[in-house]
Amino acid sequence: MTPIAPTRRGFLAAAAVLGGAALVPTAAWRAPSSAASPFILKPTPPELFRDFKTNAEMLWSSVDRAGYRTPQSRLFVRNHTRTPQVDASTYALRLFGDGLATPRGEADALSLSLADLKRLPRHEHTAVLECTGNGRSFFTTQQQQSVSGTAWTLGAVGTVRWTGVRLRDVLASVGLAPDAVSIQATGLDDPYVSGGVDYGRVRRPFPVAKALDDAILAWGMNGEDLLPDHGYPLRLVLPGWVGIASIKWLGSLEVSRTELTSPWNTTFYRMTGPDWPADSPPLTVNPVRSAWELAAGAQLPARPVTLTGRSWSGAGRITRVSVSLDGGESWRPAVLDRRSREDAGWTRWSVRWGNPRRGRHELLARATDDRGRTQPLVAAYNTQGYFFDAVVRHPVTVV
Ligand SMILES: Nc1nc2c(c(=O)[nH]1)N[C@H]1C(S)=C(S)[C@@H](COP(=O)(O)O)O[C@H]1N2
Ligand SMILES: [Mo]
Repeated sequence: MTPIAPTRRGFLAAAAVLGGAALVPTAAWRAPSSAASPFILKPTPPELFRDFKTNAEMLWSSVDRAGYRTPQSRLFVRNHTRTPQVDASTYALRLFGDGLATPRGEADALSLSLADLKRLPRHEHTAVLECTGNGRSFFTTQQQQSVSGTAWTLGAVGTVRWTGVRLRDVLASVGLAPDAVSIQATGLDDPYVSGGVDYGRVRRPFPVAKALDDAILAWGMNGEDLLPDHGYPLRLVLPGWVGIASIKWLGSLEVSRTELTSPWNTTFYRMTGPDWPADSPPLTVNPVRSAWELAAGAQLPARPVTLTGRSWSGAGRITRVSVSLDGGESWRPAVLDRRSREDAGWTRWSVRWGNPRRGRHELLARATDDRGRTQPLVAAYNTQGYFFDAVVRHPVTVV
């Protein structure tokens, strides 16, 4: 089919591209009730995952050193409630709001099936997916600070290849108002209730500028359909941004001429606490972080060894990784594997440890990206424990 230029086009153009049937308004789609089902559907065995009930983190000790991407079966899961089972055959993405070229209310939203979306040019892109709170537990264990939220170590991250369509192609085909500024993405999972407050369905607004830049509506990961836990049949992906921006089980997009808000950009996923202003902005681009492909407290034999790890940034490429094998006294450059890097995925690196002496050691890795952003030695304290980007002190024992 003819590729659609990423311009703001009218509603009639959409009918030609997507087929008249797709544009019939539908009643609100309702997610099936899932009260008795488990929080996560895929297996999360203890040799691969650390289990946090609704969430599960990938163990860095289980990462396949030879593989670049994270297999979907190994990717961390972060659910506010539980994984819903959505029927792809009746699934429809609803589009409404006064930011469409032809404004529409929620009750008469446009409705796009997966088949409609698959008629648009297919787009593939490798990117890091990472939770805003990745590394949160180190606020406590490394900085003696108390924070709320899931006590992830560094496994709430992965690099995957997305398959889908560019959101800008979808918007061009349905027609975007020239003064649209904000898009609210809402999931089909159960409403999120916490501390007696019902926050409604998981949803978060993002700027139209990001939508027209690199946002993806993805139905696939690493060449497979999405698993239910990762957003089947369709999720939003905002590459480089905090994980919460990539809404799973995408039910609707509200396109607006005014700034939209939700608890996920006003209450959660903002910096809060004594060091932050009351109007700190919603978090967007992920910081720079690094991890060793080792368990915390790993035992290593007392002979020369090549250690490996990965570093990533939401803003650009990793240009340098410095490592210390002696708790931060001396530093040396790690060897970056630049060849295996795909698109906006992470960078693999290695370092040779020629003479490991028996006893306890702390390994440190500190990366810098091509925007000159580097990892601090102390992460900025915030009460919800976001953006722990400081260099992590990784204990190992040589035996
Ligand atoms: N609908 C919906 N989308 C969501 C979430 C959710 O709970 N519901 N969690 C968000 C958060 S906080 C993260 S970090 C990522 C995690 O994606 P994954 O579970 O596929 O790894 O999904 C985001 N999208
Ligand atoms: Mo997250």
